[in-house]
Amino acid sequence: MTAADLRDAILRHLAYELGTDPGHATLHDWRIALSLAVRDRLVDRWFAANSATRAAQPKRVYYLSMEFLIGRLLEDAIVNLRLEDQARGALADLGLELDAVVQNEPDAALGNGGLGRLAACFMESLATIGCPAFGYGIRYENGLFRQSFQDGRQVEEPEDWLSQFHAWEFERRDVSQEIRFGGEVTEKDGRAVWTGAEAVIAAAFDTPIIGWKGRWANTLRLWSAQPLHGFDLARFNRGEYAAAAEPEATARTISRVLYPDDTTGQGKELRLKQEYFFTAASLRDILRRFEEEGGALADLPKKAAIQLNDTHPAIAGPELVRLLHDERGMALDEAIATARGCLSYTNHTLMPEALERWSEDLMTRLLPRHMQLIERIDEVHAAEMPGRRVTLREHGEVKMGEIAFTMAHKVNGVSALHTDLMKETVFAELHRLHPDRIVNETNGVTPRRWVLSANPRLSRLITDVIGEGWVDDLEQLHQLEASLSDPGFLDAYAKAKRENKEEFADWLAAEQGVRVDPEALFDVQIKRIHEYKRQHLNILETVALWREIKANPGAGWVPRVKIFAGKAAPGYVFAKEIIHLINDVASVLNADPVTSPYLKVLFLPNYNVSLAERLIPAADLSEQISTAGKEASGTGNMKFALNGAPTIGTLDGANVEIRERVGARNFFLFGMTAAEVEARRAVPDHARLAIQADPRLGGALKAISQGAFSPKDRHRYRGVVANLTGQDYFLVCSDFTAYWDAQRRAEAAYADPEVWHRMAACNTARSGWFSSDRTIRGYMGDIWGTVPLVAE
Ligand code: NBX
Repeated sequence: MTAADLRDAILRHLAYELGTDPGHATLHDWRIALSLAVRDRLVDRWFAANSATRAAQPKRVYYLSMEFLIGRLLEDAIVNLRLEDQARGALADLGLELDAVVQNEPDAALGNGGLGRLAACFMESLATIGCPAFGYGIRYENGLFRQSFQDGRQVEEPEDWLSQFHAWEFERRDVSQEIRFGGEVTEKDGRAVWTGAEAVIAAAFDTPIIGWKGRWANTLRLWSAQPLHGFDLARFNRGEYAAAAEPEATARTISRVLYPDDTTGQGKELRLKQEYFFTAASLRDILRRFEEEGGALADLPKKAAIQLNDTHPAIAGPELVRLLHDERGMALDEAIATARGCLSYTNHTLMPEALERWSEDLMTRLLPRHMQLIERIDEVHAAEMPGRRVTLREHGEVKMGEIAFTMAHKVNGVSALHTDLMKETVFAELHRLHPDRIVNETNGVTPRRWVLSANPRLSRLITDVIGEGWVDDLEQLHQLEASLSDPGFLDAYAKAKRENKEEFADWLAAEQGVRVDPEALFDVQIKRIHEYKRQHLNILETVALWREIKANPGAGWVPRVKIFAGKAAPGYVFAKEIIHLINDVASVLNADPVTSPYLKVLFLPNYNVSLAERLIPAADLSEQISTAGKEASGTGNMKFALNGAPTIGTLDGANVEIRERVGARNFFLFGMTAAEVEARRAVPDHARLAIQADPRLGGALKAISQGAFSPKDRHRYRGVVANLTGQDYFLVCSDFTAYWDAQRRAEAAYADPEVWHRMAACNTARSGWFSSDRTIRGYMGDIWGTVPLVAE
C-alpha cells in the first residue's frame, strides 16, 4: 500500500462512513477516517489468522481478565502493520500531521493499573508470536475515572470513552449468551437443575489485536450487559416512562463501570455479578467453539488453556464444573479434573485486603448452585489430600484465592521474589500439598508500544546500530553492549534522551503551563497511589532536600524536577491525602525563588497509558521504592529501564531481576529486604527511632506537621504525620536515610554526563529479557502447552 492508496482510502471513508468532506472535516473525523482505512488492512490479516486457526484446530489460549488497559489502538495498528510512512505521507497530502491525528483518540481505560496493562501487553505479544488466543473481559461503558485537582485535592469525573464512535470493535449479535443469577436449585433425574431468577444478555464486541508486521491477529472479546427484554411498552403506554426503561437500566448496570479499586478490593454485590457475568459468558463461548469442532468433552484440556488473571474470574472453576457435570452429565470427579486440566491462575498480589472473599450468604443468594459445588469441590479435594488443613470456606466466607488454586493445574506468581513469597506465605499450605503447582512467570512489557512507538528517537538509534531484529527479539539489545564504550554511540544516545526531554518540556509548557529546564534531572514516580508504593517517602525526601538547599543554596546542587502522576482509589482516604500533600508541597517549592532553580515538583493530573508513553522516554530516574515484599512485580520499572532511566529502588518484585541484569552499578539500590522488613516491624517504636537518628527526616516531618505547606490549615496533615511517626506499617521512616543516600548517589552520577549516559545505555542494552514476548513464551511452555501457528 502506498501513501496515495492510503490517502484515497481515508477520503473514501470520510465521505461514505462519516458523510463529510475535507473542507468540513474535524480532527475527530480525520481520525475516524484514518482508523477505518487502517482497520481495513487489519481485518484482512485477522481473517487470515482466523481461517488458519479454523483449519488447524489447535489448542487455544483464553485469557480471562476483568481489566484490559489498552490505551490508544490506532498507533498500535499503524506501527504493527508498518504503515507509518504511508500514514505520514497520506496525511501530509491532506494537510494534517500524523501525531496530532493519533493523539485525538481517547484512551480505552478499561483497567486500573498493572494488572490491566499486563493483560493488554499479553494480547499484543500473543498476536506477535502467533499464538491462537482470545482475550475475554467486560466492555465497560465508563472506564477508569478522569482525575483532576481542585485546590490540590483529587476530583473524580466519569470517563466516557464510548461517547465517541469506537472504530475498533465489531458487535457479534450471533454469539450473545444469556446469563442468570439467583433463583433456586432443584433436582431432575438425579441431576441438579439451577433455574436462575434474573437474566441478562451478554452481548459480544470483538476487537482485533494485531501483532508485529501483521503476521497474526487475535480477538479481544468484551461482553456488554443488555436486557433480555427491551423496554416495557405496556408501562410506557401508561405513561410510566422511567419504570418502562427500568429493566434495561438494571441489566446495563453490570457493564456500566469499572471498579476503581486497585489492590484494595471491596466486597460489593455488583462486583460479584460482573465477575460471574463475564466468566460465565466466556466459558460458554469456549465450550460452544469446542463442541462445534466436535471434540469429546474429556479432551477439552487438549484444546483450551484458560488463564485466570487474578481471582476475579475464579468462579470459572465451579462454573466449568457445573457446565460439565450438571449440564453435560460428566461425573463430578471427572468434571473437576477436566476443569483443572484447562484452568490456570495468576496471582498479582499478596496484600491481604486484595485477596477476594465473598460472604457465603451473598454467594448462596446470587449463585446457589455454585455454592453447593464449592462444598463438593472442597470434599473431593479433602479426599484427594488427606491431612490437609485448607478449606475453601472460612468464617462464613468463600475464599476465591483458594478456589482458584484448587481448580488450577498451574498457579503462577509474576516475579521470582513474589513467587517465592507466595510459596512461603498466602499459599504455604496448598504449596505443601501441591509442590509442583506454583511456577514463576516474570512479567514483561511489549517493546512495540513501549520502545518502538513511544520512543522513536531511541528506536532509530538502536536500529541504526544493530538492525531492526530487536523489535520482536528484544534480547538482541545485548548487541548494543559493544557500543557502550563508543563515545559516538553514547553521544547519540544522550542526544536522543535530551530531545525527548525537550519535547516533553514543550508539551508541559503548552498543556500544563509549567516550564522546566531540560538540563535538570527528571525524577519520575508514576503509578497508582498507594501506601505500599510509598509516594510519601519520595515527597518526604523532597521536603528534606528543599530544606537543605534553602540552608545552603550555593552548594552546587544538581537541578532536579520531581514528577509524580497517578490516581488514588476514590475511597482510599490516605492515598488522597498523599496526593494533596504532594500538590501542597509543589505549590510552596515551585514558588520559592531561592530553591526552585534546583528543585521543582510536578503532579500531572489524569495519569493514563498515553501519559506514560509520553513521560517514560523523557525520564532520567525511575522511582521504584515500594516496601520490600509488597510490589508483586511492577512493569513500569521495566519500561523505564528499557528507555534508559536507571532505577532508584528497593529489592522488591521485578526490581530484583532488573538489577541482576543491568548490573548493580547501574541501579541505585537502597532499603531493607523483605526479610529485614519483617524483622524491623517487630522493633518497638521503629519509626521514632528512625526519626531520632536522622534530623533531616525529623525536620521534614516537623515542617509538614507545623503547616509549612498548608499555612491556612496547619493541621491538615496531622493524620499523615501521626501515621508516619506512629505505626508506620510501610516503614517509610526506617528506609528514609538509605533512600536519601541513594538519591545523593544518583545525583553524583547524573552530574557526570559520561558516567550517566553509559549507565542509562547499559539499562537499555541489558533489559531485553523484560519483553512480554519472553513472558508469553514462558506461559506457553510451562502452563498452556501451546505452540505458535502461522497465517497464510
Ligand atoms: O499487577 C499489579 C501488581 O501490584 C504489580 O506489582 C504487578 O506488576 C501487576 C501485574 O502483574 N496488581 C494490580 O494491578 N492489581 C490490580 O489492578 C487489582 C485490581 C482490582 C482488584 C485487585 C487488584 N480488585
